[in-house]
Amino acid sequence: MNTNGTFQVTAEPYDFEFGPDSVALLIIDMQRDFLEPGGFGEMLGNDVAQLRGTIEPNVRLLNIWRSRGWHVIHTREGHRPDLGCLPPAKKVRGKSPTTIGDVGPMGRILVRGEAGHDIIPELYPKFGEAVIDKPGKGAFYATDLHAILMNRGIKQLIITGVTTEVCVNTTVREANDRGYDCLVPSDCVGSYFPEFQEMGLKMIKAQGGIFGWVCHSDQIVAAVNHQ
Ligand code: C5J
Repeated sequence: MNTNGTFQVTAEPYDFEFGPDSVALLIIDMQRDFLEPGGFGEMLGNDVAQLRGTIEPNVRLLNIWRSRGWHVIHTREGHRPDLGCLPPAKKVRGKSPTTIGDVGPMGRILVRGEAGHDIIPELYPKFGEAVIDKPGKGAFYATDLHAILMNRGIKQLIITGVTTEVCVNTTVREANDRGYDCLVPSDCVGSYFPEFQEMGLKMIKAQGGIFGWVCHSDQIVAAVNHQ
């Protein structure tokens, strides 16, 4: 810990400093439909093993945040049961015979309240942790996330979850444009596609941290344990 009470994380393109009261762990879309065998992700032909490696490092960070009483926020991608917040363009994208809102292997696909839409048990939200239901890829679009962060004085985000190049990257970019500093631990974010994982992280930290910072979660653990 620095003398001013902040923590300094070794990261790229340079160290990331955060205050415990002004930081939130923002866990993106760790939902059963994306991560579990038999869910929507696998139905689309993806290998969920590519994402499941993120669970254990996320649990480790979540336990640290919980034990210290720091802010934790979860998101879920999904839609109202009446599909009123599902844009027709998103409904038909992919031209698959089974699309968002239809009955899939774990209930109606990406519909709020359905089994597949829920967060995996390993990272299940606890009482007091905000859960943001988002209809888009970015966590700020059509949600009250920005208001929650402002009301709590949060200025820095440690963003984890899935998928790296879709909802994580979109949220990092939205957050950056709203003035938040974002740190992305590489082992806590996952993609079905290794090349997108690599490039998704490179794009965040490029050009002096154009969207944010990248590190390994070991660096965050080391920083918070360093007295
Ligand atoms: C996707 C997400 N990939 N959470 N959603 O459709 O990244």
